[in-house]
Amino acid sequence: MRQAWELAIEAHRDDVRKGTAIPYVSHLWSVAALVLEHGGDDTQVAAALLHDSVEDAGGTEMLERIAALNPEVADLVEHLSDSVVDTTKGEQKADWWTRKVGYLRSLEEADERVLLVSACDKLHNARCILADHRAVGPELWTRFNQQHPTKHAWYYDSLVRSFGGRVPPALEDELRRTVDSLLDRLRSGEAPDVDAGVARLRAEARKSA
Ligand SMILES: [Mn+2]
Repeated sequence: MRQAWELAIEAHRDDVRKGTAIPYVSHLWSVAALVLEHGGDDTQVAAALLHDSVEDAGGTEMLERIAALNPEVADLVEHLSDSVVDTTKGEQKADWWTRKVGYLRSLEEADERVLLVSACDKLHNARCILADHRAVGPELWTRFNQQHPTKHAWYYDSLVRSFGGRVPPALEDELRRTVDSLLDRLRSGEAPDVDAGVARLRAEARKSA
């Protein structure tokens, strides 16, 4: 776990959370803590610490370095990455929609060990989005490459549906409540038609299967 942490620090040393001055590693610690809290083992905690390192800091080369430390951790991290291109070398990720639809599809086949780490990742992200939305309102969406709140709502709603019955109930419940609170804020705020929008995007995602 110590080696996983050292590699994670190396991968994210200069990164911050989108639109903030918060060091990116805070997210990794939070996800790792949630994984422990919900019954994960050392391998899953190591994967939590490294879950964004392939996607954001080195692609397949990083994946190989993780595999050299521990193949099982690398296997989990690969399943947790929605892209393995090396963005540090200027390679382009696929567009947002394609990556998210692909990630949701990959969850359908993923085993419970992957789902636990993924659900903790999404819970921490959803909590941050909700807290930031309380703090700055709709302005929040300008921090993301994807600036349509309904698309974020669709993604998180789809994640909750996908995790349904496959992660510990307390974790699923907490994620559902967090996403529901965000949907409530959108309904009474900048996206009164968010439910219709989410339903429409869900149908669209099924078609791009
Ligand atoms: Mn993450």
